[in-house]
Amino acid sequence: MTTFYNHNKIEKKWQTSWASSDLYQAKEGGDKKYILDMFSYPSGAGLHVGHPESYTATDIVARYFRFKGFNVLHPVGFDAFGLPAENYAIKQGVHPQETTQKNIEIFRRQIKSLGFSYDWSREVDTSSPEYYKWTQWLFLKLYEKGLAYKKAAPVNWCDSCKTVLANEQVTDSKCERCENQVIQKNLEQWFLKVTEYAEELLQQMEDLDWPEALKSAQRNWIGRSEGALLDFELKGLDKSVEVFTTRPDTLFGSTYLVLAPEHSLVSELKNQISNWPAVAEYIKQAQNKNQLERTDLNKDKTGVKLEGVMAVNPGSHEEIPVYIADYVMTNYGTGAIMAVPAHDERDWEFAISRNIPIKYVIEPDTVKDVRGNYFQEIIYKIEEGQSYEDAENQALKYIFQQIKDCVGYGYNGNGKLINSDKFDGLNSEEAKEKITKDVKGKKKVNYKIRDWLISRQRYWGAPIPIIYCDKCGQVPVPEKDLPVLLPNDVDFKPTGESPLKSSKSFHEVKCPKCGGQAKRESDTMDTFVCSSWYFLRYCDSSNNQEAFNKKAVNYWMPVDLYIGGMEHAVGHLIYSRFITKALRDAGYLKFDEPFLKIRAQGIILAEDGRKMSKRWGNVINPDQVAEEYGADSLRLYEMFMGPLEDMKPWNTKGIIGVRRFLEKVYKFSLEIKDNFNEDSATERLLHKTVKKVTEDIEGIKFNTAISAMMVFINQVASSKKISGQELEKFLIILSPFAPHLAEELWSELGHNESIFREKWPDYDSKLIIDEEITMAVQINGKLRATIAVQRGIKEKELRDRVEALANVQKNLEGRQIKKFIYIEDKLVNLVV
Ligand code: ANZ
Ligand code: ZN
Repeated sequence: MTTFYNHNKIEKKWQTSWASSDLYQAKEGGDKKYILDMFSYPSGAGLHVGHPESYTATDIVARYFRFKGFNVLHPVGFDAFGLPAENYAIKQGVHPQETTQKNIEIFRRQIKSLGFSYDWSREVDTSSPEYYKWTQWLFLKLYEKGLAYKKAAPVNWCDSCKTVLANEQVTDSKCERCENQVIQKNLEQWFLKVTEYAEELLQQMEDLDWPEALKSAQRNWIGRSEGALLDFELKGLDKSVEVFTTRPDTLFGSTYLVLAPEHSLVSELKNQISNWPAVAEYIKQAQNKNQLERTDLNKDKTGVKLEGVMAVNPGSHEEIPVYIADYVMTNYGTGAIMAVPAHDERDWEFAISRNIPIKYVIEPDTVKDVRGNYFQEIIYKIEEGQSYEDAENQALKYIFQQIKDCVGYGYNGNGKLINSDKFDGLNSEEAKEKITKDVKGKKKVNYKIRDWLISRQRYWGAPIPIIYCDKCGQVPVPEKDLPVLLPNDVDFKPTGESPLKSSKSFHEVKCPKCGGQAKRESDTMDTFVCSSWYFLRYCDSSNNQEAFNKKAVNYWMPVDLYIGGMEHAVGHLIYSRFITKALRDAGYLKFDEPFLKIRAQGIILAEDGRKMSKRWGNVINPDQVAEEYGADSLRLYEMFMGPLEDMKPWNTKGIIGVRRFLEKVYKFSLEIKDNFNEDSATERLLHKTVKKVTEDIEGIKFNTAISAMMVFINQVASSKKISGQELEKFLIILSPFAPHLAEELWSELGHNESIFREKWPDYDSKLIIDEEITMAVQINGKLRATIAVQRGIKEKELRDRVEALANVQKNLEGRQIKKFIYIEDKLVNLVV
């Protein structure tokens, strides 16, 4: 018999066996768990090591819950539409369909070679007509509910990709894909009304089990702020400017107004403005800048005064000038602000270079504030795990910064009002209410989140199912005519217009209403629309009558655990939540939130500590690792590297280490299987290990679960004492991590059925508190010795051992023990 751990042979064998079984098929009925990975984009490069990181994590949890008797849905699929395949088509002339299918095949083979317990029968491919038919159906539902609409809007435009980009696809005013500078362009575009759900998106997040960083990213993206709308009359004119402010308490400090350059009032005031040419020139310039350039805090604040126009501060009744400046955005609030240079940094910068008066109206309760903040900061830092010294140092830095802020643009927090007439002495919170009321302002809640722009002037996406008819206007494609298929006779070369326009067969159609000559919408949908509902499709993916069966979806959903990258903190995760709520309101879903628990996977760095990149030549290919060390070793290693969420560098020594552990399990199991024997120490350690692994899987702490199993194997490999049942239990807890090896050894132990049909082992808590404890030994109440014993030791055994202690013998001086007092697990007192 050979005890060489031939991972290649073992892994192939079991993958084939599992594939022909129904082990991983999700069945409805009873308690369920829905365990989900963020599905992958099948890129030409194949899997990278980040994929198996989250796939192994979810696989462990999915297998664990099956052992626990749950029905588990653990599906797999591909987010297959998107730019790279289309860009490849433009360069190489290969149809995106072909590239995509080839890549999917590679991904499929790679994923299958790592032994994940996916239910492949539910696989989805978002670029297949069977799937995008329902993406189009989703669009029609949103359209019916007034949640999809078209309007002209300034959009982020990438001139190199020739397409519109969502805000989430622009980083540092550059295109996420090609890093080209993004410009603003006015186009007719389709939007989804995410804003309608802004408040709900914010509120319903609180109870979800998500990483705090993720919640705060969404909170910022939604950007709720409470404030007020205040009216400023224009002197001598029958017009006024409405501003949105979060700080009505600073009204008396407002020494000028600013309108966004695009504000409609600007052109209305053309006749009053004596420096119109300069104003017009400035408006033109502002149009060429994008939002990010305009709001960049580090850039100089530009702007032009509207000469000949004055406004009246409704609080102080002072006359104040009006400017246009591009640091004020058109599409936020009212597109106009009351500027308070003493208490707002942007206004301060603008005012200081233009000799605009700066009027302080808020006085911080400095001493109290500083002391409070100082201690607060120390407490935070200590809670974060810092030493007292570090915490104090950082708190000091923080306080210095606050003092600096006070001498700069002033104090931007709440405080006590000064220079504000009858409001002097009030605190900010009170003053906000009173001043708003006094000047007849209105309370107002604003959100930063914008409607979701989904039009793409690209080919490789789901066509938007709308037809334009001269007579009937916008006509939705009737459901029975879905899918609107992507045509093949198109020219991929980007022109700024959708390539679908170049297909006559596609573009020219009959109007579904009047039968007249009409034109099809030629834009496709942002691929984030496809991925905003795929988790619903998985519940019933082969349904060709509907997007999903309501019963199936309401059984499986919401997802119990979702693992993926933090890069989706705002885009995908907000869209999916929005779509869920919209479908709920349309009567399809009975739940509010799609993902109850989310965990983020950390980035795996290269061995040199840098990001893996072709450029650095430091990319680790999971295929090769699996080939050389085994899929089980790769899986185990990626889980052993450190906490799932942490960023961590690859280390080849590490993988050799886990491989040795698996070899040890393999050899030991085969050696011991004819020599099983029992031992209470092994029994106790096993219970302890089962407990640890169970709790760690539930807590998504796989690295410590693996260490516990390593400790176990080291002990039994040296004591060579373990019963057959104990070894089986150990294999079961190992199997979610190293499924092939566990299945192989299970069959070596004589089982014909798969290990994955077993039950998860229980543990006995009593056996777990088995550690040695140190007991005090007193003679007549005086401490004379200590003794290390097993917790729960029997009195007889204990007495023999105590009496044998040298210190006890010495101190007894031959006296008789009259009474042996034993307080369990604590102390022994000998009365003599
Ligand atoms: C006066 C003031 C005084 C302000 C002060 C702040 C501090 P958030 O919290 O982001 O909602 N603002 C309003 N509309 C704007 C626009 N379209 N473009 C740029 N800035 C705009 O910020 C609201 C604050 O941002 C508002 O409150 C307004 O400035 C400014 F000590 O009004 B504030
Ligand atoms: Zn018509």
